[in-house]
Amino acid sequence: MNVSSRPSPPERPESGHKGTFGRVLIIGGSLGMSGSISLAGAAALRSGAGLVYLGVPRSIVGIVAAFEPSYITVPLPDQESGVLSKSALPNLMDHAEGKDVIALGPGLTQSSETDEIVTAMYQSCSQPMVIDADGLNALARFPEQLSEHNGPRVLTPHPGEFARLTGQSIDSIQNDRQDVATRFAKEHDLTLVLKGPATIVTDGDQVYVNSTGNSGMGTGGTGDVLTGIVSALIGQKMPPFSAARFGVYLHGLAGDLAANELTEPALIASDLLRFLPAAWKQVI
Ligand code: NPW
Ligand code: AMP
Ligand code: MG
Repeated sequence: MNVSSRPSPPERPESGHKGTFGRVLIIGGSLGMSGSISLAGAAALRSGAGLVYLGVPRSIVGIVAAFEPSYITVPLPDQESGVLSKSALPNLMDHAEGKDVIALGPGLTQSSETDEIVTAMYQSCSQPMVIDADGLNALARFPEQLSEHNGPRVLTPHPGEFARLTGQSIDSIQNDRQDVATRFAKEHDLTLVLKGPATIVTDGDQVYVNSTGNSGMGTGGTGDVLTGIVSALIGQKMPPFSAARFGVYLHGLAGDLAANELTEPALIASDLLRFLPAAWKQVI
């Protein structure tokens, strides 16, 4: 069923407080890719989240914390390379308790130890999870486990990541975007956001094709911003499909407002953070 109405924002009760608006845990980052999780965290804050916790390798916690004082940072054991160590897993499971949503993947990089973290959390956490970037790359190595999850899951691949997840070529995906996305979501009982111009959001039954966004957004870090937005919306109790649909719309709208002011070539991912407030103004 194609859904074409303009997506609606979450409710924001007047008496709400930071507990009401969601505790969001985002896990990722590595030495050299501290920007991705910093962007995701700031986007979650600019999308209405009550509390944003960033679980990052100990070696980058200072850099991440300096990006935005409103974060709560959770330093985790890391490998010598500055990538999360598998010994972080018990700690992460403890931190996951009491969170309304968990996002996993921005800047995590790829290693056998991060694969263990991703697959264990994907399978066992009962909270909604948003999986992006290297979280998706980890899942792609164990495709037989994609349906083995214990809670709502939103996967946000770009076509390259979706090719890894499905084993199909990027061309065959791009030629049949709506169908491959819908079949994948249905088969694995999850919400899929297949990014790119005209991003597709589907839960295997409903399908939304997004109309906002522009080629200025083809620049590093814009996908990390989307992860933060969608996570914050789920933290505000939006059902996964509605959160993904509204999040994709809002993200593209921020991109359009930024490009209008700055031009498409000059747009960078952190501009989306600066234009998110103006995008919100248009939808609430
Ligand atoms: P190509 O290049 O055209 O052949 P990767 P990534 C393809 C972090 N980041 N349509 C592309 O194909 C992320 O969070 C950190 C078609 C290529 O094969 C991740 O953890 C930043 N094809 C990590 O970097 C800022 C498309 O996919 C491959 C496509 C790696 O993520 C940057 C490239 O993708 C980044 O977000 C499209 N629309 N889009 C930071 N500041 O810390 C991509 N492809 O190999 O998955 O690498 O997306 O850069
Ligand atoms: P990522 O590749 O993970 O950094 O995500 C890139 C983000 O920018 C996704 O949300 C894409 O939908 C968006 N994007 C990239 N290129 C375009 C484009 N040409 N038109 C619209 N959106 C785009
Ligand atoms: Mg990305």
